[in-house]
Amino acid sequence: MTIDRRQFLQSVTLGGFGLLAPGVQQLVAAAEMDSWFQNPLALPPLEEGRLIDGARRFDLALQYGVSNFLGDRPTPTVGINANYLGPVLRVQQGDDVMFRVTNRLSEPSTLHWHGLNLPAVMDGGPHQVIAPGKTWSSEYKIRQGACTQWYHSHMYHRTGIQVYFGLAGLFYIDDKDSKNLNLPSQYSVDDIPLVLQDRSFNQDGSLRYASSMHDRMMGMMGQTMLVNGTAFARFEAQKSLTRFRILNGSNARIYNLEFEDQREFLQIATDGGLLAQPVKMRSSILSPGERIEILVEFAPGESVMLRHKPLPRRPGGGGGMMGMMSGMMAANDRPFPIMRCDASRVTSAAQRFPTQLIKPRNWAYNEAVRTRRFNLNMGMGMGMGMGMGMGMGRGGFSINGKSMDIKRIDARVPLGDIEVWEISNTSPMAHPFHIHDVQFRIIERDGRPPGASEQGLKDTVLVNSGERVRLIMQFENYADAKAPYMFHCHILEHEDAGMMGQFVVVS
Ligand SMILES: [Cu+2]
Repeated sequence: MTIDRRQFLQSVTLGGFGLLAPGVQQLVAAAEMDSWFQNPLALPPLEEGRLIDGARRFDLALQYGVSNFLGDRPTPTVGINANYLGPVLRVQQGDDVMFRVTNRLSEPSTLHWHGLNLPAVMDGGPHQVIAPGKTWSSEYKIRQGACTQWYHSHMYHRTGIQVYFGLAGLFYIDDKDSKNLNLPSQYSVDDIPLVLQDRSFNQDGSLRYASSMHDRMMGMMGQTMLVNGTAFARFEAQKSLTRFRILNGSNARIYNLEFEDQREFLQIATDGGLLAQPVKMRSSILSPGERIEILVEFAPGESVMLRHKPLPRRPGGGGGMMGMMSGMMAANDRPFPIMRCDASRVTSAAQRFPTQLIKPRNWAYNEAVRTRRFNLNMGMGMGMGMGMGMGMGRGGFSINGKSMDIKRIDARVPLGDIEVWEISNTSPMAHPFHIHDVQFRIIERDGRPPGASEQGLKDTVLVNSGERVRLIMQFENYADAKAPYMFHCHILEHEDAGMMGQFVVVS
């Protein structure tokens, strides 16, 4: 029995062949599969807008397209000014920006600016619906310093499927301080975006989305890795010292990124911007919605795979349903390759490494005026079986026992207040918790300070099963008693199923 590349593409799994028939597993050596990573990594176009009356203006269209992920079968997709995904939008701190977003789809959608401090009515959340054929204007000032943000659909109950089909893109903010750091910053040369997404395909090449109870409960996980929309991607390094801005743009999959030789790399940024100093890492966990920026050194001529390695098993979780589920998830988590990095064009070794970056904003614990508590749960204990007991349609996923209600405001925050938000996870799986409008700092995870790689500004934090994470943040610049911001799980199927709430900032 042999398996060729075409057959493999039809049945390829991210489980390192774990989900293929047992007889097939041994026939495809990992090294052989590595050799299939030959598709040049796509780089989205860089879009800096046009200066009109002092504002930086972008015209964006949500549109249908056809993509060629698999080589021999077209895939219907959606994108922003493109067939799939959208351009990298690049703005400067202090800019007045204006986005004119036209919906050319046949269903309503939204475009949310993830990670931005902005007026709630400009946020592009579930309240700023763009009807088919209509154009929505979003205007605001860029107040934050240099960071890597992103934008994506936030359509109520439809975020998962719309992002899955391609409604997402990156959003860079530059500032003066970061320009003086001499970091690699030439887009597509030594400053490279990596949007990580896992997708499933039907035989005809179309995307397969959330067709099972498992997909809806655990979140939609695909069997083929896309990087910037490229399957089996190969990145050709041009400079020895390369900066990757990595977005976990997946609906549900959590990555534990490493290079196959476990080389050291430098993490320089979290979701909300640069760290105080680069942090030496050999692997990094990135959950849906999170971003990191890293510097990697490639020696002339070498080739190395960026891959996922199984997530560390966490102590706790206990027995019963919790233990059973976390055990099942761990058993399903296998290593798999993500992208080959080739340095055949690199001729000289890296010269410079930054030692100091930018001190990220922080708040003292005693500055906080109140603590709010949020408990993430999945409606456990309502039955015995996996299908029976969890998910439960839209009712099972909740925060503080309440499923999202677009008419209900869950929290009112006075403008300017510094608050501690304590997020507890009493469900059997990890959830990435995201808050709109703010960048926060993590104070502690289960009473322990976060690791060096998490000691920066963030807007999304992975809260593991059984864990309690405390965050501190300040709600600045914009108050509107009528227009809410969202907080939610960034596993998009969980968000769509109700693991989301709303807060307003009031003056
Ligand atoms: Cu979740």
